[in-house]
Amino acid sequence: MSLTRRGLLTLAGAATVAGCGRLSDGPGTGRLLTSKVHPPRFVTPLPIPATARPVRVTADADHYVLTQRVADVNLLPDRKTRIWGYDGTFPGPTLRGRRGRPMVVTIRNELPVPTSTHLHGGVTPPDSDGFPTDLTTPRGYSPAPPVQHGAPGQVHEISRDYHYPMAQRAATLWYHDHRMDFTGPQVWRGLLGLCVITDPREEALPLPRDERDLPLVICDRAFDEDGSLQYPSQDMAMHAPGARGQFVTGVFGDVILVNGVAWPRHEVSGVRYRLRLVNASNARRYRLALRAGGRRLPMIQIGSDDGLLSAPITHTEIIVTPGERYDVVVDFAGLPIGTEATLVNDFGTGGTTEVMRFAVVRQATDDSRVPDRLAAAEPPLTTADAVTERQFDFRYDEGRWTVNRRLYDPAGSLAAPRLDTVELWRFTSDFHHPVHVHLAHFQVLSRAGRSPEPWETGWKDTVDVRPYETVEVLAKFAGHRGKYMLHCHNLEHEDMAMMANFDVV
Ligand SMILES: [Cu+2]
Repeated sequence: MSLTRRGLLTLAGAATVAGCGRLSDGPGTGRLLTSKVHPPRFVTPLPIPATARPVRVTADADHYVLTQRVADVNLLPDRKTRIWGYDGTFPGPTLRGRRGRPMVVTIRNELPVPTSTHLHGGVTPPDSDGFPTDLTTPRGYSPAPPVQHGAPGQVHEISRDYHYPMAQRAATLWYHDHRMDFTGPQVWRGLLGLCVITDPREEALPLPRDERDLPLVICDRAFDEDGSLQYPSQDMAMHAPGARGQFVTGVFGDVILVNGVAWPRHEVSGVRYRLRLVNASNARRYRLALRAGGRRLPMIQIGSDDGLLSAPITHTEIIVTPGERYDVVVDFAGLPIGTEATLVNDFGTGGTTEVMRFAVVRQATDDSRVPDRLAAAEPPLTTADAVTERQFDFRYDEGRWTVNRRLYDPAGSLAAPRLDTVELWRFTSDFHHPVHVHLAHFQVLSRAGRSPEPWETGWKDTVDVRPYETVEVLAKFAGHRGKYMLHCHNLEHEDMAMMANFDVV
């Protein structure tokens, strides 16, 4: 299918959305859906997703059951929204694991559509990784899902178990739907949740904990007047006839949700808080800062996608692309009671320039601090560690989003890294593409021939690749052999074939 001239112009427009500073800065590649409701800001209290409780604890593992179902919930304060959620909530319950203690999660599908669940950041065996054609279908689902091109694909009816060894660093992971061609609409409807892993080293650190350790799952959505979620194609993939076109670049909403409510407010004490920032948006990038009384409060970064940093780094802003997580500590000490601090988004326009608000309502004692050393000392990877180099080019080609000029082939494979080796992977692009690698955690080596952004140190699994930029990462393939994938985490690009497999051998 070829692009029309108009389509090309739309694409070009989307890639150069005006931001501050560099041409490539802005909310990323996408097009805005406009809501027909205008929810009030900074009124709804911030909810904290419930913690999942194990249904069974055995010698080998903690067993959980999450049921994907339809529910009517309050994403907006004054009307119900029909969602698809794990246990009927948005976000789903938080899985809390400990390093080295395996978790078995049974996902029951009571939705009208097939699903596949991926633990993003998980070092997971391949048959539990949420491969896009590994589907769990509703009871009696018809037609049977097609097995494409002889692709690997397990099909389970009603439910299946995912095995998560948890043999990895303390980190904030998230789980979400990964169904072939339909990830965008299914995550948009609410199929996402957190998985927080701890380990003894992290638990021994004097960081803020309990109610001062706040997960903040940030995503944008758009609503109709009756509170229902808008999406360009309700049940069809983005490439279904008629659904393409304007939204080929990605879907932006104009309402910002944090932990599943629009623009919340959270009352805090004048002490330190740990904020686990998670960008669960389909396409939107954020440049986040915490503003109070005309100045920006420092955000002390303690972790990246897949674990704690070796030492904290202080920032006044952080760019977060879809799929990324940043773990920061902020300190409300010294702010008078009554102070309001707003988490702002410099890449937004209109309502999306603000995310949520903290209100300092009381003083309290604070026995937390951010120590100078966080994770165990570990020398950073260097190019000398890499046994080979590979390039993955993320590009719009012949009307589809491609990797190395190829559409996704579930049976194909673009690389075969060896287990327990490090490779230098070079990502290039024509638009904004948040690139996510399954299984392998990586360190960002360079961006456009220069140092990466100051917040891009540490172990990561998702990296912001900007238009006409080259990003080099050193990826470590560890844990399991088998078929995995890398893909663009702009979910509309992903659904339009911007994915590729690799085999760890
Ligand atoms: Cu993309």
